[in-house]
Amino acid sequence: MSETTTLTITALQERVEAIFRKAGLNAVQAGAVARVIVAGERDACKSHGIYRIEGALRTVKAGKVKPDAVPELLLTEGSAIVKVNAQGGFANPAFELGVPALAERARKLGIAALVINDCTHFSALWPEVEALTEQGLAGIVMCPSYATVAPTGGNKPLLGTNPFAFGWPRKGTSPYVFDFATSVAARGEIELHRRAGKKLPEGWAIDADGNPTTDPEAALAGAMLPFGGHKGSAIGTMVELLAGIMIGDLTSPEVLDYLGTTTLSPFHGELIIAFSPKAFAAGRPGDPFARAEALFEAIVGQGARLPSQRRFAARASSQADGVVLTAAEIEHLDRLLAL
Ligand code: NDP
Ligand code: PYC
Repeated sequence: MSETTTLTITALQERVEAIFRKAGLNAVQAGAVARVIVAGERDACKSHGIYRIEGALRTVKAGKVKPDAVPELLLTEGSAIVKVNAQGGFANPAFELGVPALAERARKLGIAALVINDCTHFSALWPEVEALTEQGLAGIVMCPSYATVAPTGGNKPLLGTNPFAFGWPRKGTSPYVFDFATSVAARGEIELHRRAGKKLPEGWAIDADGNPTTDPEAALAGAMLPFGGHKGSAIGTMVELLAGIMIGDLTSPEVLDYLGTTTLSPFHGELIIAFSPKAFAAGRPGDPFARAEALFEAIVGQGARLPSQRRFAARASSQADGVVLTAAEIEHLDRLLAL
């Protein structure tokens, strides 16, 4: 059995934050970026945990993200649209800056949106959805990526892996949250299969000639496939329209043109929509939160599990016993700190 080390969540946060500070990130960037990466490890979401540090550092080194950016909040009186310009920095501090105004307006108006522009975004979306459910709000979050997914019926990378996440608040228990790539799997999963020397499951990707492949190298050189055939292809396209074109930011093919590679973290915008279920249900019979509970009970009653339950179980275990890292992962963190 390989050797492991257990770190508290705080100790891991300090270690990851120190790596980013050493790489030149200011406190606001390093803190927020480290928080989402550590949350990924804490919740056993390896494709967006410490594995992402190297890519973020490469992006800093390539000059494609500003390590000292200070995001700017742009508010228009009475508007349901809150904007934050990330000023070329990472999306995470921009999100942290915008969320109080977003929540305040969603509560007041029933619905509000946060638009983040000019950001580098490499992270999972559930931390952002959970920042809304913690405030008693439901939320939808989406963003493009870079062109790596062929539309259904096509054979070349065009759409991004375009993640799409939703959260619904629940009293006294973890929220209902789902968060997934609109490709069959996140690109990070393909990369992790490549590193582990494992074949991909069938149906994830095609090679550069458009033929189905289970070889991660061939998949990375070819195209990934949308989940659910034409349905995922259409949802991925919707993400390009709403969280790219509608917010005046880059689409996935434009991101790839701008970066010229998929080895750096993508630069684009992000759309976050918050809803007040109380405001939407006002004047209608029944409490929306109680009715949602009945629906969740019926799902679980059939033996199905709610999305994020695996993640919440991993979180509980990390909070109680710490985050377990392999010797190779600790060595990797030490190496990054020594850079
Ligand atoms: P997964 O397929 O691993 O999981 C998708 C969701 O489905 C999760 O909420 C998961 O919950 C849930 N789920 C899985 N199995 C079941 C089940 N049997 N019953 C009920 N729910 C289930 O996600 P992806 O690989 O598609 O994406 C992983 C991450 O990558 C996401 O966090 C996404 O935001 C991120 N990503 C980010 C991108 C970016 O550009 N920033 C691009 C693409 C992806 P649970 O976690 O509990 O298993
Ligand atoms: O895993 O597909 C992915 C991804 C792309 C950008 C960030 N994550």
